[in-house]
Amino acid sequence: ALITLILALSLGLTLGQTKIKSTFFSRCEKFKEYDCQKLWDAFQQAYVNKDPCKVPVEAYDPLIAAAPFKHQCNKTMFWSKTKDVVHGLTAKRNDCFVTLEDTLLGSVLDNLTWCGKEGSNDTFTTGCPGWSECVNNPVRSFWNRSSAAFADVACGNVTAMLNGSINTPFNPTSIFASVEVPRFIASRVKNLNVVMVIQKNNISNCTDPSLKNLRQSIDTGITFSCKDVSESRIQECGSKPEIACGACW
Ligand code: N1C
Repeated sequence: ALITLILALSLGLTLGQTKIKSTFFSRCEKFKEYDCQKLWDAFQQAYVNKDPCKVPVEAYDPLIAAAPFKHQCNKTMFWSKTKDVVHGLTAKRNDCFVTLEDTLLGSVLDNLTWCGKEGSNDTFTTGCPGWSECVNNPVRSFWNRSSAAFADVACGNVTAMLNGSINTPFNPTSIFASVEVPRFIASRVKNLNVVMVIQKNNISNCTDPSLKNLRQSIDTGITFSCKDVSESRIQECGSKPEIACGACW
């Protein structure tokens, strides 16, 4: 029985590792111009053989350097607590908006969990620390690092979708507030256009005090706007490719 257990455990480990590697490669291969093996190696060196609570943001510097983000002026879309609405839209209107998940690194690692372990060269997909369990966990550090790099190349008109169904749409603890917004500089970013996603039972909108904090925290040279837009209007925008990008809402 013990041998069966050990076999099952090691088989499970091998399968978990094979699965994340094959997901990584199949997603990566959709982007033709990259060497996926090189990226996988750069990815792994960030967390393999490390305590999964001791992976700092900088551990991903080599990965980011291997797949740098390109400027996407006027198309960059940020979001906070509105992932599903945003991706429902960008899946159909990639001509208008580009999110981090539309880039190579963001799409390859979206919705995945991974970590390493001291004394092992394997990648684990279960038993990894949760988002808030420790700050320097492999997944959180990756999103922090890649979000910073993504915000660094944003330029021109920048859009952010925030959630009107929560108490604090612009939350200081979010990646959007803590990592992305501080990197918008007036010499590159001209306008920050917030789209507040309004559902039936919304509890906040553009008049929320947290939006005042956002307006005050950005560079004075950046023009700020906020518009309340119903979720159905946003979905409509996705289903009508004939609507011009700027006229969606
Ligand atoms: O903390 P958030 O929102 O404000 O982070 C969202 C913000 C976006 O603008 C993205 O550019 O930061 C970037 N980003 C991702 O692209 C991303 N994809 C998947 C940040 N986090 C991302 N995830 C996962 O969503 C991540 O693993 C974590 O669990 C959430 C954070 O999203 P949030 O709290 O809604």
